Amino acid sequence: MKVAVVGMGYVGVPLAAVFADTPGFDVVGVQRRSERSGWKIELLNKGVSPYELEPELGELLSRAVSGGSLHVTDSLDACGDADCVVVTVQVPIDEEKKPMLGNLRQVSTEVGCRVRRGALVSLESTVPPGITEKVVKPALEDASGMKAGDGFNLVYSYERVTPGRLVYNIRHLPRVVGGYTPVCASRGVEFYRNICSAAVHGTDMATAEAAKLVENAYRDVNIAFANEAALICGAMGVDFHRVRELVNDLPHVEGEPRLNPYRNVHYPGAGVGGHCLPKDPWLLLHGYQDKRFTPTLIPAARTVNDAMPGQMKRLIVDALGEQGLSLGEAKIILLGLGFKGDTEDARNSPTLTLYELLRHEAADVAVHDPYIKRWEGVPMIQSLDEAVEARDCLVVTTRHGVYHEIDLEWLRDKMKKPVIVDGRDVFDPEECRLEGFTYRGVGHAAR
Ligand code: SAJ
Repeated sequence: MKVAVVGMGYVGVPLAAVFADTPGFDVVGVQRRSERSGWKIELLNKGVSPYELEPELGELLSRAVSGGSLHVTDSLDACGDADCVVVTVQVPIDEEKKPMLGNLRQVSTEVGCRVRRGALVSLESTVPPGITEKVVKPALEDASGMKAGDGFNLVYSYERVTPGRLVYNIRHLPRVVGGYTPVCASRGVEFYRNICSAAVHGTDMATAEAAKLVENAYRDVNIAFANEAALICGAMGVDFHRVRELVNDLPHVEGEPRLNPYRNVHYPGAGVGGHCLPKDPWLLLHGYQDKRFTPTLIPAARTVNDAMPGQMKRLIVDALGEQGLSLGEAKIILLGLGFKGDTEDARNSPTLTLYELLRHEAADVAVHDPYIKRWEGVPMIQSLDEAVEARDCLVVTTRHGVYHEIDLEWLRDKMKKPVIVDGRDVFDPEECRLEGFTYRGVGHAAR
């Protein structure tokens, strides 16, 4: 089968690599020569992964490119003789949290101009419920002169990738395939069964679109719950991380929920970043048109999570105060730019929000990250040694593994003032205090 994957991003690259590594498949990746991403075309055609930290991806790409089963082009003409076209372009939200559909509509039209009769078109981009039917289908039909479910098959099948597990998740997590018609769905299920070893569920497009968004909104609400419960416990002088352990210790038997109600309180932290959670709840709400009911919990969870960098600033001011320092006198280092531990992805990272909250008031703020060398408008320090040298306050904003190895005695000697503010539960409060540090942590009691 010939597969065209449109959009060489976090979703398209691993998908193209996995299909190209599957016997019987020839894959063409399509990537426009944009300022931000055009460089990936040459890199991928050398069989090199744009995401260095991703396990397996580099070897998959080099094997596929040298084996001739994958190449990348900037021309959508490659869709012309494809048996399946997978669209993985991103759909961002604007300042008003509205989805920006222009690029998706444009790409759908371009694919429609080229798609051949009998082909399968699969949309993987995360979109509000109803968009595949209302935007993608008409664009494909108008441009191709064919009807979905007749001249070509149309499905919506969302990805479940996460940085650090791009390839693994494609191969081993269940896949949902929403078809415009039942026949479309079965064609899509058959297609994805080639690469997915877990269950592949067929359904309709709106159900699949909603499932993706509900899955991420669910996680965002659960994180917001952990954050708010941590703030409440902190205000009561109770250690939330201990409370969380006790609650989550409730045993549960898989498949027997009535035996014990399952508990899975999430982690409180410095905030919620990445490309999924800050966006997807808004896409879910955008798809909701009925005005008889106004959602409150899902928007409120976004407000709670977006306020966490502000909570971190409050902890920083409080901790510096204990050392007799004002914010304006303090030289601060933020540990971790990535939006989550051990990834080089800094999209919507809470560290950037906290940096903006501090940069005009603190004497100096810099950011350390083991994976990110530079970032527009942010002073990055590569070496941990240099990063903590003579600092008045160390702030953990990302749970990179390397931070767990920091020796507190070494740190005490390097820093000018012994102040730690821990946004990702990396340090042990008691050990820090025994070493003479002023410690504050999200979810940890102040004293
Ligand atoms: N975070 C917390 N507390 C938690 C979990 C996460 O503060 O308990 C923060 C992280 O630090 C990060 C943000 O939330 O800033 C997002 O973290 P994430 O682990 O949810 O990572 P994502 O954004 O890659 O989420 C993806 C989602 N999967 C897809 O969209 C396919 C999400 O639904 C998955 O649950 C998550 O990966 C995963 O479990 O790996």
